[in-house]
Amino acid sequence: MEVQREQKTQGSIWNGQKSFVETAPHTSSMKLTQFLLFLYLHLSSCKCISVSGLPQEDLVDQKCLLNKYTHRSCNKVFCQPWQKCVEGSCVCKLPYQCPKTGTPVCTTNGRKYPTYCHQKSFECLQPETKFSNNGTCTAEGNFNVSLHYGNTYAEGIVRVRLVDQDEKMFICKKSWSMTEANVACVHLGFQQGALVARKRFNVPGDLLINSTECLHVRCRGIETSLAECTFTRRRTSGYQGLADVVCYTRDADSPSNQSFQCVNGKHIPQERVCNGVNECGDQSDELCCKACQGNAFLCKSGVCIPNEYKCNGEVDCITGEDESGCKETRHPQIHDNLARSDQDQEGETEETEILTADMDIERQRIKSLLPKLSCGVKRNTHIRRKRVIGGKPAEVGDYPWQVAIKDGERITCGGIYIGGCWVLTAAHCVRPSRYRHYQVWTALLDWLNPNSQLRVQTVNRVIVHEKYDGTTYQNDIALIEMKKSSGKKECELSNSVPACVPWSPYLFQPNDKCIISGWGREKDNQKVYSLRWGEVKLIGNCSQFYPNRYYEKEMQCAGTDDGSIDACKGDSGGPLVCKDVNNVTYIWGIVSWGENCGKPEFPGVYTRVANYFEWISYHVGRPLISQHNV
Ligand code: 4AZ
Repeated sequence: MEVQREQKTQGSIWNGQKSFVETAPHTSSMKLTQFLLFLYLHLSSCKCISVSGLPQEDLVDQKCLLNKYTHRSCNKVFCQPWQKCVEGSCVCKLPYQCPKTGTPVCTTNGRKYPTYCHQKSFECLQPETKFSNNGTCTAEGNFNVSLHYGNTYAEGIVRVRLVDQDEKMFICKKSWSMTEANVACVHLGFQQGALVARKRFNVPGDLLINSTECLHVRCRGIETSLAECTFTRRRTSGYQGLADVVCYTRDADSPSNQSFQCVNGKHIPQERVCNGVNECGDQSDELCCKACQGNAFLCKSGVCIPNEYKCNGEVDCITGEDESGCKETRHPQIHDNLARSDQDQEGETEETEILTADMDIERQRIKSLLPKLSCGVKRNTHIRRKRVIGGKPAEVGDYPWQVAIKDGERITCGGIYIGGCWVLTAAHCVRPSRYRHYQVWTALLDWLNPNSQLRVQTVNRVIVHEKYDGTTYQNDIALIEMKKSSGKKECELSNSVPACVPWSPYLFQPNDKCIISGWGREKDNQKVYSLRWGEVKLIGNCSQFYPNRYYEKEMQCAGTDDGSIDACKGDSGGPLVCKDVNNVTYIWGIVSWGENCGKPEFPGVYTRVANYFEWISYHVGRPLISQHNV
C-alpha cells in the first residue's frame, strides 16, 4: 500500500483527472430498513417545527431511530458499572465482578447486600429486589412510595416513607420533573414510566397547609427505585405545592400524529424530543439527535444530555467532549437543586437537610474502581516537529501500533497491534495455511536500515473473517496471533503500544481527520522503505463514488478532496487511526481497497473496524479490548 504525498511540497503528487461519478440510487441493493425509511420520509406529510424553531427533520435522525436505541444501547451510551456491553446492549455482570469495597445496602424486600453494585447486579436477575437504603436493614421497615388522591391506581400525589423517618411525607412540586416522575412510576411497576409529571388533583385542605414541609428529590433518571434518588428536606415559609404524577398505562396514552413514539411504546409530545430530558424513561427520545433544543448539549455521537452534565466530572458523551476543555469540574447534584429553587423564590431563605445517601456518587465511585485498559496513548510523548501533512517519514514512536507483515522475504502488508499477542490486518493480506511463512515486525521504521527498537515475531495462527469475500472485499479483516517468546506468558513488545478498538460506530464521524500510515508504494510504483504517514478525512455517503460496491456498515471511505493523500498497494492491512478529544487513538479502519491510488473522487476504502468489535472480542477475549463496561 502506498501513502501518496503532495508533489508540490514533498516530491510526488497524484493529480488524477477529476472524474465525476453520478449519484444514482440503487434499489436492488436497498435494504429493507432503508426501504422503510424511504416510505416513512415520503409518506409522512408532517412538516413539524420544534420548539427550538428547527424543523423535526433537522432535529431527529430518522435513520438512526430505526435502530431503536435505548439507555441500554452501548453504541450510544456508557453502560452502568454493574453492566457490560455485549453485542451493542448493556447486560448485567455477575455480582462477584463488583468491586469489594463499599457500604452495605438494604433492599425493599429486606435483603442485605455488601455493596450497591452487588445489589444492582442482583436486581437484574430478580427485578423485585429494589434498593431501599444505604446501610443495614432496620427493624422499622423499608423505603416505600405510594400515590394518593388520584382517580385511578396509576395517578396521584406522591408520598414516600424514608427509612429512618417516622412519618410518611409528600414530595414538593418544585423539585419534581419528568425525570423523577419516570423513576417513581418505574418504582411502582409501570415499566414505561410516567405519562405526565404534573396534573392537579383535588387534595384535602389540611394537606395544603402542611405542605410547607415536603421532601425534595433529585434523580438521575436511570434509577429503578425512587430510593436511589437523593432526598432533602427544606423548610420554607410558604406553600410549596406537591408533586403528583400520572403513570403510563396503555389506556391513558393518547398518541397523535404530532407525538414521538418511544422505543418502550410510550408516546411523548414531539417538542420534548432531543431536549436533554429523558422523557421516555428509556432515553430513546435523546439518542438520535442532529441538534438539541432547550437546555441541552449535543454529543458528537448524536445524543442530547442536560447542560448540567457538562464539566461535572463524569463523562456522559461516549466521545468524551462533555468533559474536555473544562475550566473546573462542578459537582451539581444537590447544589443544583438548591440553585433551581433559589431562582424560583428569590429572597426566601431555605434550610436544607440531606436525608439520604447520594447513590449517584456511589455509582461514580464504583466506576472509578473498575479496571482500566491502557491503549491508544503513546508512551514517549515527544513533541513532534511541525510537518507538512503527508509525505514525511515517521519517527520512532510516532505509530507504535503499526506493524509490518513479512511473507517470506517481502514486506507485503501493514497491520495494527491491538494488545496481547494480537495484530489486526486485512483478510486479503493473509492466508491461515501460510502462517509459518509470516513474520510480524514491530516498532519498525525503515526496513533497509532496521532500527534498534525493531522486534521480529513469528506467528502462531491466522484467523480470517469467515464471511470475507475476495471479490467484493466485504469483511476484509483478519487477526494474527503472534507466538510468545519461549517460557513467557505474554507477548513482550516493549516498543509497541496497542491502538484502541472502537466499540461503537458513533465514535467518529464524516469529516473527522484521521491518519493513515504504511510502507506502501509511491505513485510511480517506487518502493518505499521508510514508514510514511498522511492525514485524511472520513468521507460519508461513499456509494456516490463506488455505486454498488460500497457497503456502508462494513466499509469506511477516507481521503482528501484532491486525492493527494491516499493509501495504495502495500499499505493494505495497515491502520487508519483517529484520535478522540482526549487524544486517545482508535483503529477506525484497515486499509482494504480503492479504485487506483491518489485519484480524486476515488477515495481509499477501509474496513470499518467498529463493525467488527464483537468478532474481534470473540477471538481475542473481551477484556483485552474493552475499555469500558468490561
Ligand atoms: C491495494 O492494492 C490498494 N487507494 C490499497 C488501497 C487502495 C488501492 C489499492 C486505495 O492494496
